[in-house]
Amino acid sequence: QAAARAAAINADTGAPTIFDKIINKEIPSSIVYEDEKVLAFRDISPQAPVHVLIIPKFRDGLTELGKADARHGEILGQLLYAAKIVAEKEGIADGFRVVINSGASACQSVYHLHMHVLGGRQMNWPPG
Ligand code: DGP
Repeated sequence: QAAARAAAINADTGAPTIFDKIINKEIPSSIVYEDEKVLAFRDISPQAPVHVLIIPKFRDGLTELGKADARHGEILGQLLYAAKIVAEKEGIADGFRVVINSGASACQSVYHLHMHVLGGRQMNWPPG
């Protein structure tokens, strides 16, 4: 927990992230869904049988949800709708969870806004 929080605190520089390399196909990822605006790929460290990350292809200052501006409303809606498409494609549309970690206190570690889509097992509440 302490290590995750330390990594999160050190990550918020606004610099390009590993997700830029994934978008540009410079490093491989298992892509689940892609359109003009968003990319969905499997998390490298899955926390459930289905664990997909959905990101905007153009970060446009959206390092984290807490930095969102009114102009980001459309892409935020597109990300959420993409979660539903991914859930259907992955066969978990009957029950899934969407998570956004925003900021160090939430243990965000990659500062390119991303939405986690988790499912394929019973999800518990409250999350940690
Ligand atoms: P968060 O803690 O919300 O910032 O989640 C970041 C997620 O990104 C974490 O679950 C692991 C995932 N991740 C980090 N690096 C890579 C990578 O190179 N490839 C993939 N597929 N996922 C990654």
